[in-house]
Amino acid sequence: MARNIKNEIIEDVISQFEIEGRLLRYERYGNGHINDTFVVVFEDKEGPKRFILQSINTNVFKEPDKLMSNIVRVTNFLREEVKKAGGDETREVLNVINTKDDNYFYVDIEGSYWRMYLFIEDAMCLESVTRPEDFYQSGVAFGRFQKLLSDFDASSLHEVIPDFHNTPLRFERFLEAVKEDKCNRVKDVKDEIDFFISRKEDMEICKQYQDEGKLPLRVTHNDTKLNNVMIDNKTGKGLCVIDLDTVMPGLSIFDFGDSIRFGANTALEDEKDLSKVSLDLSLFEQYVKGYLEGCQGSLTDIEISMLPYGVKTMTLECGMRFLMDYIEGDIYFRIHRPEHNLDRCRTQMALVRDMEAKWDDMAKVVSKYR
Ligand code: ADP
Ligand code: GN1
Ligand code: MG
Repeated sequence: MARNIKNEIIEDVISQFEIEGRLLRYERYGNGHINDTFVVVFEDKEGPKRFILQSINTNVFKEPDKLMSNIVRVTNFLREEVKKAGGDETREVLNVINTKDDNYFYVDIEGSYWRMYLFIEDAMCLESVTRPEDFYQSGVAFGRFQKLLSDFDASSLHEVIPDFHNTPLRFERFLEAVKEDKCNRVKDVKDEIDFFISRKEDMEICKQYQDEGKLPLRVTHNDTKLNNVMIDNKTGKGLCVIDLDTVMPGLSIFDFGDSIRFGANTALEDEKDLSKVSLDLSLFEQYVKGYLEGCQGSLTDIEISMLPYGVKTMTLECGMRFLMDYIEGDIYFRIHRPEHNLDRCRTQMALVRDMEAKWDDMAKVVSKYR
């Protein structure tokens, strides 16, 4: 559930940031599962101006100062690239607003960490694909993100959540949660648990390739959902990749895979009617095309041929994470109804089943664009 944050705390926090003008209002914003996000409106001589204020979830991100250092370094790097290309540095990259004492975050009296960004105006975040073109554009944007950061030293970034996409390790933790069964929920989700256990080997392949040096470590986003890219309202083009909390070293095929898991699903992530869930192959194709165009040849042949494995692994991993959170009493993902995590888990399972049926077609699409 959303955290209850007192108005006086939020107002104190807002006053700490270096923003000119008068505070007009603030309210909760967006659909994220992790952070608390607010839109804040100031007014100065030129009129109203919006900002995004976020409290960083320290339950999830244990070292928020390291996380902010990653974000500042990556956005500074990207800003230089945007400038070189003659782009708009206020909209094509996240801009962190400093505090009055020149820091990039503020810690409130309760110990919560806060940061502020410029609001990216005239752009939208989509929760589902209505026009295939938008999904293609999100592919171009995430591909470009990968390409632009290919000269950034991945090993110099902090690993903000260690083993974030270490799927075999997550599987081990999942088994422990099942064994512990601290909320007595395991009895109700036996079929779901068996689903993931029977796919243990599928969840190991990418990590094996990584360990054998066949897949390179890159600067990755690690949460490439459709709603983490902003689409320009006027041009319809992918404008800016946001939600950089999980930027760290990782595998490109996982960034690709998480996008497909979320965006090429014909249903929402938490749809209750599983007959609506499937992998839309034409959307898959749009994203492959966009992503590879955006990457501009920066991926290796093995990375490209492993893209479908990235998709399946991310869907299995995410489904297993939702199930584990349900089993542990909904302590990680924000939920809006009692069995929300279980519904989310079941959509991921249905999606995996459909991917298994469409496996050869997925490979064919990838070879068309390689
Ligand atoms: P979470 O980790 O909780 O998903 P996000 O950083 O993705 O948090 O932010 C939540 C939502 O807030 C986004 O989906 C988007 O709608 C909006 N948002 C975030 N940053 C900006 C920004 N700089 N400008 C405009 N909207 C933003
Ligand atoms: C979380 O915060 P949000 O909604 O962008 C999660 C992702 C999951 C996603 C599932 C830090 O992302 O890993 O794939 O929910 N982020 C973190 O919707 O755990
Ligand atoms: Mg987000």
